Amino acid sequence: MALLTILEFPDPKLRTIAREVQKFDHRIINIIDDMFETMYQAPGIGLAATQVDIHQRIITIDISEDKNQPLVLINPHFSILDDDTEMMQEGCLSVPGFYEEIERPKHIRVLAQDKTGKALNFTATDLLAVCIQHEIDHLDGKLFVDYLSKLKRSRIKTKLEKAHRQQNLPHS
Ligand code: GNR
Ligand code: NI
Repeated sequence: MALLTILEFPDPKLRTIAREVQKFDHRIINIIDDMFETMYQAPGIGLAATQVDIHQRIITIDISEDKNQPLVLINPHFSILDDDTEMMQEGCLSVPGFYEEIERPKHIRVLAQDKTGKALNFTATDLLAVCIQHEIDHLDGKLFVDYLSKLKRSRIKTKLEKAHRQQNLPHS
């Protein structure tokens, strides 16, 4: 097991489109284990492989209070079930310190594979639906800041770039 480094906006690597998983082998299990360790440590309720610079279509999620309901989705897809939407304050481990209201479909159907390659098919609502959409966006190189105004996005970009510069400065 290993903790992975989480890429931060505006790192261009976050714009990579992840490839489908074809072989469900020990290497995929290893990536999943490292992603859960990284997600729980962060802490976050979801993590997409893209965020840890692994460009394969793998997401880990755990929205439970007690952090004991891990969910892995490989090659995930969703369809929107109705016109209902929900506003939710979203954050992202790749955009640390910024939280904004985003509107998304409230009811979705999810098709994916589990870590053995077995098909999954279920409906999701509310926080789980939001989280799955947020993570699938990452696999497509998209971030929640892309839904904000250009002005808000550019302010966030400037602030994070400044924070990254200060992190890279030598300490006295
Ligand atoms: O930890 C996270 N919380 C969260 C809250 C509202 C909507 C989406 C999320 S996902 C985020 C972790 C993350 O960045 N996943 O990509
Ligand atoms: Ni995120």
